[in-house]
Amino acid sequence: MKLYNTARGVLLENNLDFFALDEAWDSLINRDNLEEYLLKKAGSAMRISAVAKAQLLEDGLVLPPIGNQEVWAAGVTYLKSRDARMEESQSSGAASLYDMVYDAARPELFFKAIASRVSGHGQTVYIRTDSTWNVPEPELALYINANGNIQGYTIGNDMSSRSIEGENALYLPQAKVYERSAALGPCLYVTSVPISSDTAIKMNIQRDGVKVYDDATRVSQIKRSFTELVDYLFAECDFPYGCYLMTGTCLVPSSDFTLREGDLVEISIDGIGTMVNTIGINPKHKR
Ligand code: DO4
Ligand code: MG
Repeated sequence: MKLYNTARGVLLENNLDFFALDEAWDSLINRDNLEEYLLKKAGSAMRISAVAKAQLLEDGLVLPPIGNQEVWAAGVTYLKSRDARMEESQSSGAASLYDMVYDAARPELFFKAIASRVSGHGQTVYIRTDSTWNVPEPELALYINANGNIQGYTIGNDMSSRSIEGENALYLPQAKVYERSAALGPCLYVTSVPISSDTAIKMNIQRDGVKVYDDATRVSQIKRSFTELVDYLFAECDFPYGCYLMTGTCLVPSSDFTLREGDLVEISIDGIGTMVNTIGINPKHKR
């Protein structure tokens, strides 16, 4: 089942049927057995046509699937991310940090965003003007309720400045956290069955209509289990509204690639869908 957060309220998709739900996002999603609850809801909710649903999506009325949830991210959970980070941090001398954290019992977890910094499907994400090397990071994001139970999944983009993180690992928060540095969408995919490790994550980047990057991976490449990441995140933090956790990237464009304003980033994850974002620059910082 898929939940869309839209400017006209919450929309539920079940087996190609669409229903308008009358509950607020935060209270709706923050429960155990969410899938079961939504199935019951569908029985009494107002059905809407596929055309009306398509219109909501096309008219830019789909919002990121987030209310008061915090967004956190895990890092260096895939070998590819470890290797890229070790390469970019050669001159700062921080390369061994990434090697150590990849093998350590405690994962790297960092705070990424509150809802106001998150873009949704069809919206713009920003690159920093004080960064020379910017990349998208396509990641499977977990939705975890206040009890610490995974209830669903969405597509995440953990936008990153490789030049800032590469200069000094302690600059990580600046490389990762700025306006519109995260995207989630297009929906929250709700399932009581853990997502298959076979799930494919794909990303392509288009520049002036031409694909300049196109690659795919599978969730099975991840080093850690999702429950391990969730256990560390919830160890000493409470999330009264639940939270999102991006689980790390395994797709890294080659080292000579940096995003430009106007690029289109398309990320697809099996079972969830496709999220498209345009790369922009915060008008406040345009030179
Ligand atoms: O260590 C820095 C961040 C890593 C990250 O965001 C990732 O691996 O996806
Ligand atoms: Mg990341």
